Amino acid sequence: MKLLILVLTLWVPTIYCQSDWWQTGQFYQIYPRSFKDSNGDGIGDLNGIREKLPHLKDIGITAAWLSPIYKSPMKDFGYDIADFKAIQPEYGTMADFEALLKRANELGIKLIMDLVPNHTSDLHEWFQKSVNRVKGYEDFYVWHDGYPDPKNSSNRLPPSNWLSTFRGSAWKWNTKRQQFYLHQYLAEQPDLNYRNPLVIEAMEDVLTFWLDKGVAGFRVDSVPTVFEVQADSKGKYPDEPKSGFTDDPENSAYLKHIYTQDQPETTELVYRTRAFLDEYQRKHGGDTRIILTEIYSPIDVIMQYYGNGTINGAHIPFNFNFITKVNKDSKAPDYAAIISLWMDNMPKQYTANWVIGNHDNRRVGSRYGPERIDAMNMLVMVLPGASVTYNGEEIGMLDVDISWNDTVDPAACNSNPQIYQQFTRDPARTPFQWDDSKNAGFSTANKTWLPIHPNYKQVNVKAEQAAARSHLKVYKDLVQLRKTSKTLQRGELKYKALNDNVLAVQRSLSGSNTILLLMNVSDKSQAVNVQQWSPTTPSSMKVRIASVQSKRNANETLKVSSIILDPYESLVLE
Ligand SMILES: *[C@@H]1O[C@H](CO)[C@@H](O)[C@H](O)[C@H]1NC(C)=O
Ligand SMILES: *[C@@H]1O[C@H](CO)[C@@H](O)[C@H](O)[C@H]1NC(C)=O
Ligand SMILES: *[C@@H]1O[C@H](CO)[C@@H](O)[C@H](O)[C@H]1NC(C)=O
Ligand SMILES: *[C@@H]1O[C@H](CO)[C@@H](O)[C@H](O)[C@H]1NC(C)=O
Ligand SMILES: *[C@@H]1O[C@H](CO)[C@@H](O)[C@H](O)[C@H]1NC(C)=O
Ligand SMILES: CC(=O)N[C@H]1CO[C@H](CO)[C@@H](O)[C@@H]1O
Ligand SMILES: CC(=O)N[C@H]1CO[C@H](CO)[C@@H](O)[C@@H]1O
Ligand SMILES: [Ca+2]
Ligand SMILES: [Ca+2]
Repeated sequence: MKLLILVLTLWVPTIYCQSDWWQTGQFYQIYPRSFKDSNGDGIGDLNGIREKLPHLKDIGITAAWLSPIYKSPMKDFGYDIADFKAIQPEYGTMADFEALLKRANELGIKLIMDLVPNHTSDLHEWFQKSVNRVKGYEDFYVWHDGYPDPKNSSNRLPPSNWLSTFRGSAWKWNTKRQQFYLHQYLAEQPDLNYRNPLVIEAMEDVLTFWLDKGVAGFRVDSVPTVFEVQADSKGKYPDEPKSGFTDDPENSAYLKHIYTQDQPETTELVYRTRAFLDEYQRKHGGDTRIILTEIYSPIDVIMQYYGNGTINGAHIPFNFNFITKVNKDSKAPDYAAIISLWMDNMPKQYTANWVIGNHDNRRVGSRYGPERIDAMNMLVMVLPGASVTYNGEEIGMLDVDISWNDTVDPAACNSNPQIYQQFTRDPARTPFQWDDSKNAGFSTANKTWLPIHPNYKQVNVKAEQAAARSHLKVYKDLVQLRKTSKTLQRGELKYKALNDNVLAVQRSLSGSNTILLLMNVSDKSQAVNVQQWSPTTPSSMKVRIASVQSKRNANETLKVSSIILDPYESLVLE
């Protein structure tokens, strides 16, 4: 609360200089399994993505990152990798990937691979070699004898109390090797041992493989869990303390992850990876290859991943704060607090970024409410830096209510029919809605891997292209404005919660038009006086983009000293 009150009185001007392609880039996450099925098996694939690249071009995407497409037993839908250098057969072949990359590049769209360094599949040849103690692979994973069980001489107890994200102990006994191995996720996802230099070399070899094919960089999954604390001189791993958040001892939130997350070695590894990519560019030329990191950690920890001014790390350490700290009930000061949380902590030489959705969280329209879809897209595109869209958010797709029988996400399947709803990520992963034909144009199959949202006849790309007003049109106008407005690219930022319900975000640049976002996050209307808080704002401005519920027309002129916003109305003025 203290933070919120402070923000109400906040007024921070900052200057941004635009330089490299990614800094004001429009990033787009493709969930390949749900984007487009080209061969009628009910599962999205690479040829499907290639077929739909014109959509990305149409909405103005700079770079798309693909959730994992590597060969995988699909226990966690690709986040369990069996071969970092092969394509999952149901998604296509390496030739299909090369064709996709070629076509994307022809259209001026860069592709980014999802790298999952925290673990491999248990079917990966590295794990099989490690189980069998093949020379060079003995220490590729985190192995431990565990301890004798005083109550049962034929049983062994795990090395520590650490818990898997997907419930239960993070240690699993391997009968072949007669040792426990660590798995911070599923038992089929053994953690790699990054204290072994051979592992780091093996991963750098993987980076080179994909860079040589021509990808523009990597989104690095689950960064905080890469390193665990080192065992002490007696080989003992410390237990983690209880968090007090839950009484359920199987739930990963039962413990405070002080030994299994955010170890200092992890930031060092990100710096090393950055140096590796920079070096690749020096040797091979071309545009900057970038790293985007997935880190849900406290702000001071996330900021370390950017670098410290001397050494650089991730170009884009994902900013998930709008996801984790703002919801349907949030007030305008809560939004302002999220902006300052990032802008006040980020070292000035780095580039901000804003993420409002992904495959691990509920849909934007379901989390913030369907009325705020345009407002949220406006917010992340008017703020400085890179903005990230999860596929489907440009048309305002909503969560699908999925029965226990249809549930496939391991995070939910590892629980039970009573509580799975709180763990499942399936509702935000359903097939993309292209048109009003069978399966929303996603697939010709009789059954798709996850059900299609029943609203697909109204909510789809084709219908929204044709409509006079739609989320898609708002989205396209926003991207267009970002591409053409110098102010949005490098203007100064000012923002303020004008009252509990209205957030104002202003970007201004001398010699270029001022851009002002007004966002009524509530369900009632009332007049605001913009000039009262910002005397330098032009006294009259034109409507550039209006949310779908707005009655205003483009180019309508408004006096900013007296604007009445309708419920949930959001406007971008110029
Ligand atoms: C002792 O441990 C073994 C191996 O884990 C197990 O199969 C067995 O059921 C246990 N015996 C008892 C009495 O719990
Ligand atoms: C940044 O980090 C590097 C490596 O950890 C260290 O050598 C350097 O002194 C740090 N620089 C600053 C300004 O803190
Ligand atoms: C779920 O699946 C079980 C077993 O296949 C079946 O008996 C049950 O009727 C199904 N429930 C629903 C709601 O479809
Ligand atoms: C889909 O269902 C229809 C009607 O039941 C059937 O005729 C057709 O063969 C099915 N197609 C496939 C690919 O299974
Ligand atoms: C708004 O004005 C711009 C530039 O003056 C013009 O290109 C555009 O067509 C106008 N839009 C509408 C809907 O009138
Ligand atoms: C934060 C997180 O859980 N990241 C990924 C790490 O790996 C698991 C298991 O494969 C994925 O489900 C997560 O998305
Ligand atoms: C600008 C504007 O009209 N904001 C209003 C949004 O709705 C709330 C009521 O919930 C009003 O108090 C705001 O003034
Ligand atoms: Ca397919
Ligand atoms: Ca790890």
